[in-house]
Amino acid sequence: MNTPKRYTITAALPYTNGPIHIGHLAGVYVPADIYARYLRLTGKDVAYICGSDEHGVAIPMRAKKEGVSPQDIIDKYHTIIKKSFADFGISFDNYSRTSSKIHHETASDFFTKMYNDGEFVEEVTAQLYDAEANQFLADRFVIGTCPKCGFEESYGDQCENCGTSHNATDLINPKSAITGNVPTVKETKHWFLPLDKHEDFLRKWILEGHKNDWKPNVYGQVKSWVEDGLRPRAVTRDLDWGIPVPVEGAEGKVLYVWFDAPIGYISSTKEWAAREGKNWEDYWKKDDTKLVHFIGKDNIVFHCIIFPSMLKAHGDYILPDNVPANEFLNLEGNKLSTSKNWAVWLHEYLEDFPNQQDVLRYTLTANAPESKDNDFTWKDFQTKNNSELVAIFGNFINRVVVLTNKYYTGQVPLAGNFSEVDEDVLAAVKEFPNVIGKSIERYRFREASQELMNLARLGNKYLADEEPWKVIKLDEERVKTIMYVALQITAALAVVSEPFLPFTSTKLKGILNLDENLSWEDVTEKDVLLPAEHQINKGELLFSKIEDKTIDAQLEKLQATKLANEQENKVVEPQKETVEFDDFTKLDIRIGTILEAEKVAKTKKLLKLKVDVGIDTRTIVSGIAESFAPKDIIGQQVSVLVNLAPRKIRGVESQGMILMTDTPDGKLAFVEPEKAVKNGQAVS
Ligand code: B3M
Ligand code: ZN
Repeated sequence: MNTPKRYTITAALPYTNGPIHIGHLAGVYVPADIYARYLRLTGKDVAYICGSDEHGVAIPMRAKKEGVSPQDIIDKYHTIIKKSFADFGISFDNYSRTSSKIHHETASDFFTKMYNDGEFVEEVTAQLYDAEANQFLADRFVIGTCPKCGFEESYGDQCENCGTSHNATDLINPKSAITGNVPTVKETKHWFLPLDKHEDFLRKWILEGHKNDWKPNVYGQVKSWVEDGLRPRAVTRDLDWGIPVPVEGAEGKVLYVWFDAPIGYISSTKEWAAREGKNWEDYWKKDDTKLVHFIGKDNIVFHCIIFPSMLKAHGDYILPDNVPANEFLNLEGNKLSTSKNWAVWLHEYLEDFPNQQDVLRYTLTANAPESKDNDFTWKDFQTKNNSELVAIFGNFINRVVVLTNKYYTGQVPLAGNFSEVDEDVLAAVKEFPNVIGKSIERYRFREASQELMNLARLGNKYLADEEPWKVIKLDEERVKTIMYVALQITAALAVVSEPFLPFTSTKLKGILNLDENLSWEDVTEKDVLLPAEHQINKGELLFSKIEDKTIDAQLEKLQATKLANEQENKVVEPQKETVEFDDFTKLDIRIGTILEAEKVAKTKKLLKLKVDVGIDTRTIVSGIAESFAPKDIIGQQVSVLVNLAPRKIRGVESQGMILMTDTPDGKLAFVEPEKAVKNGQAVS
């Protein structure tokens, strides 16, 4: 497109069924924020839009599970999410919510216009139904095998494994997520968006028009769907949570959440425009507006096929110029999961690492899952902080600020003649905004963040090569020039780091006493960012080292989650082969009491027990030493298989076996009578 007049940047609306985690940040909010901040710094007119997605089916499901109302759930998470974004420095121009009045009206009107224009197909079809729950089963209410990839836990509207979007009736072996029942079918009326009708448009617009500028992962997915053939998709649901379908004969029906949610971008823009005295339509209806959707890869079909078809069918709207979807971020080798609590939650990070927002921003950007899934590890987080932010960026700034204060009481010295090296360095600095800007404009945020670090590296190298702390003893005039050059680099860093490290940038501008309004272009165009005699302030540390114990604490937290999940999911072992009753009665199990216990020498697991089994008192060797101390089990009643053939274990003859079971925390427990019984009592 020609140079845009304004930008509408949207970030996927998070579902309010849980807090924000690092996967959301790395995939969507951090890159979108870098993009928005960069554009603002280059003087562009930007609307950076987001809000809570509050009609997702997961919300009433979670409410039911917690025994509260869906409204309670959305209020709770909307508040947590909104606050954590703000505390993290995500610079939305507006953060709305889809339960708002303006959104209900906007979505309703959008549907009505399409309805009146005959853009929907109305059809009575047989849909999956759970008679016990008295509910139609669509979306997350039904789970079954994906017809495309064979994944056994696909949702009714989308397979989380392969990303395909389908109709609930396409699932193989569907099961109700509410009762587990196999659904029946029942007829119901719905409105369908005939995607097949929009296929030609999608082919031209994306497959032909965006072959070269959309990311290959996005383009490839779209291509495969279009080539598989598109089918009508129902955009209404039989549910009681959502926006009522605004036509007659649709009582008890609501809009499909993926119909209303993207319209949330529009209603959030309206809210912002009303507050800021702008015209929202400029941002959605004018061809010289560049619309960019930041999303995760599981949302591609909705933003590249369904929403554009809606915008096109409605008729008044522009289409996205790009949809730079990211792949997924994993955590310590495993898929992030809200339900399994396998995540680093933003609100918890902010508590555990106060004032260290930029460390996480930087780590997530430097390791962003731009072209493939990536892994977040706490070790890498520590390394990025200690070896890059502290050792390169922070170290450079600190040296310059300390020396300037030491040599010149904080006043920028007057430079003498520049050496060739000085000239080269100053020229190189001016190139950085262009280089970084180009990467950002191509949605290559990792690359951009590395270029930012390269600017700090340049500064570090310059100081290390010029060694002002040595030269000061020989040539004070030369040192003035060196420090002058170094100070210009610190100022450039303060400006161009802003999109990536906004808190650091603000702090650094404060230390340098730098004009807040310096723009991106100023770094390239101005010869001097910090003129001679300009007074800077005393230094303060921009980054501090993260110790091993801090990282270990985070790893322990994850370990605890892992254990809890393992216990919860522990598979019950399949039943063994059947035995005849006669075989069973051959086993003689009695209640006995432990009279003595001692460790078997040189073993970790074995205890030698004396057990009164009623018939006699006998020696039994049992592998329970890791779960029980000998002194704690004297007097304990236990179940004993008494007619097991005796066998020697570590030189001790064991005359029976104590029956044990596992507890959830991985320990052993005795199988004991609920009340004390006589020794020798049979267990049958
Ligand atoms: N609520 C986010 C998700 O799939 C979904 C995005 C809506 S964007 C209009 O996690
Ligand atoms: Zn699939």
